[in-house]
Amino acid sequence: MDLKAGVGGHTIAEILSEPATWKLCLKAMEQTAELQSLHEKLPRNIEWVFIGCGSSFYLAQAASASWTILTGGKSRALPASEITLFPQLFPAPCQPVLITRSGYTSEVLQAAEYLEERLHLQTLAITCGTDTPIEKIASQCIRLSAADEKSTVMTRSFTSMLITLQSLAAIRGERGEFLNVLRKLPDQVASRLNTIHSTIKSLAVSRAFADYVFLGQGPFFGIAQESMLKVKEMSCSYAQCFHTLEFRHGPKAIVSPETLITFIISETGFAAEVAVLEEIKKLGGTTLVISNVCESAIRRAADYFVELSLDVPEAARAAACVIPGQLLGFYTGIKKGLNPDEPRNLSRVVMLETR
Ligand code: F1P
Repeated sequence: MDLKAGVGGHTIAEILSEPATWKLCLKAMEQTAELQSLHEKLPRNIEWVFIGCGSSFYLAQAASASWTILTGGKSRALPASEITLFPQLFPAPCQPVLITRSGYTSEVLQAAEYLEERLHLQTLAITCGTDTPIEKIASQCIRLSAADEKSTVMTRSFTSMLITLQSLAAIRGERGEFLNVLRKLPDQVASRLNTIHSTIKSLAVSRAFADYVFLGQGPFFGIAQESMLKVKEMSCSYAQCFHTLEFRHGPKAIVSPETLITFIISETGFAAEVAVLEEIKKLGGTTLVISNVCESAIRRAADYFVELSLDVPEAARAAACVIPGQLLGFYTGIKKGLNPDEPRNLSRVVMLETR
């Protein structure tokens, strides 16, 4: 499937640039020692609340799980709208982290103003924009301009902001070895990218599916959520996401050969997650498995699989695990005659009239 001129060019280039972009972002953070300085400034022994909208909310979910795994501290993820609509549910005191690629999303700005001006909390923002409203409201701001995108859908901005927040967590948790691992990640993923790319492209070209399900647990649930959104946004397909073991509790009723069920397999929950995979295969679903190691039980139950073979701990694999979903959404959209660079009904930023 060759791409027509002007169709999807920005999006696929940005997806394939992810390892190089991660390297640029990690280097920029190291050169300025910005994360070390934030670690020293920001409060300890307090819950961290990661906040965003759309892809940035799913990023918040993955960042929150990484934060607790790496620091042992409490954390949670919230959509920005929950803060402004149900402020009484907001867990203050806490350290809010506002995640917004553009820096312009109205709900995030509203939440930032409420947290700073009404709760007098010192918020930390992370954005890929420059000279944006969020930078004027938040007390501290991490800027990853190298990860910004022309595309409407978020791809490298998602993974670059996640890796940067994982780096901050590794510093706060005194996990120097994890920081070293993140430095190795870009080259390792770059060496696997062609295989991942060709596997997913041939799957999307060869098969059309009626609907899509993405399953993940722990740090991979936010990744499964984002993979689901990529398929929805770029191919206008019906896609859902569940915690892997939750899929048994009712949603598996939809399993059929026309449903592609993607398992993002963790190490921690490996046996339990593979048991669900085997059960769904027996029910006749079509299965795609993304796993660091695809041993015999997986190969027997997977119609398609992506074996990452990364020499990094589980949480460090989260960013890499979203690339197959990004590519699946992209090539499924192209196959359906759509242009992922201009996804139907979507704008690059959701800015509301009343802010
Ligand atoms: C968040 C967001 C994206 C979505 C679309 C519109 O933007 O909702 O998640 O895919 O691009 O914007 P941001 O707050 O991260 O800029």
